[in-house]
Amino acid sequence: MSFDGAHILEEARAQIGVCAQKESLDALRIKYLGRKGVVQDLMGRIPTLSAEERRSFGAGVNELKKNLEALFTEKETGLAAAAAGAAKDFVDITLPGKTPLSGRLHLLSQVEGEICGAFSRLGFRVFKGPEAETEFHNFEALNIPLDHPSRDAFDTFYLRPFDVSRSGFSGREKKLLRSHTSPAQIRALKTCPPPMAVVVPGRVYRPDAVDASHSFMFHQVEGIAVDKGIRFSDLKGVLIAFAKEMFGAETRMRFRPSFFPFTEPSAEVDISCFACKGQGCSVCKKSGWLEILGCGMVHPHVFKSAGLDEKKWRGFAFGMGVERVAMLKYGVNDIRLFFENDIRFLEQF
Ligand code: 2U9
Repeated sequence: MSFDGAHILEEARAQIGVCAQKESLDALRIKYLGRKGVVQDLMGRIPTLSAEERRSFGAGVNELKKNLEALFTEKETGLAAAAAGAAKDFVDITLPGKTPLSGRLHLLSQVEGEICGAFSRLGFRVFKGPEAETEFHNFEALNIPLDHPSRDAFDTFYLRPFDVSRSGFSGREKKLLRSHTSPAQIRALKTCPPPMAVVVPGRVYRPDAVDASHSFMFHQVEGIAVDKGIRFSDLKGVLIAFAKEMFGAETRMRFRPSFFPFTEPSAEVDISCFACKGQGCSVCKKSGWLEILGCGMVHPHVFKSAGLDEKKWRGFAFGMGVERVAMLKYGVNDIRLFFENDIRFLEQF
């Protein structure tokens, strides 16, 4: 008796070859190597054979069994590796995607926009001037005399002549980093014929030691309105409308007499504390009031410097620090936080 081991092996190889899953491979293993399988069936025939047939028949069945086992082991390893690879590359398309980080305006840009927006709704245009300025625009035209303390080099960053020659200005004048945005308003007065009303936002520079409330660079928004017969009451009306929009409709305002070289009369302006409605709390240091800006009627000398007839025109002007407004409105207690670029601070606003 004999059997075609090579044929059985080839048939098994073909069937194993098309197996894509462990389950179908196991079924084939049972078919060939199981207790009632092909190999066992052949083994079962051995006792019926003559003594001399047994040896070659038995050797053939053993050979077949060994080859079949090798085929199954090889295929099993292959399937396991494929399954591991598939698990690694598996993409669950039902998972929610990663939300991309979206940018936003810096808090100071937002507050600058809020301030300018409030004034533009009151009829002011936004005007911008250079940060590298002439002594004339930063001081002289603003009625700040030569011996005024703020002209001291310690209060102003002066630019070296080298920088001046590249700055685009014509003159022989000393150049500096503007210490307020007021020089841009001189430029506005010279370029926009009255009646006019502008707000000027931008960076200003002062060589102050940096601490929780001082920075060598900060932002201001200043404004000026010029017409025939403008009065202090116009200034009050504009500033009260601004304060209500910025800090809430119930905001009250008070004006304290003050002095600025470029305005006469001048005042410092407080708003009622929005945190305690004027009752007194830690925000307003128990006073019920928060100092928010300075203002006044444009000094006749300033009109003259800008080439306007000081007898014909009247105007009011005001100025505020953007950092101060932002710190009050958004509860920021250290000015340095604005400039450290720490995303944990910036993304709160
Ligand atoms: C021109 C005429 C008048 C602008 C003014 C103030 C008062 C003022 C400060 C508040 C805090 C600046 O940021 S701060 O340090 N500003 O108090 N500014 S009147 O007056 C002008 C400006 C330009 C031609």
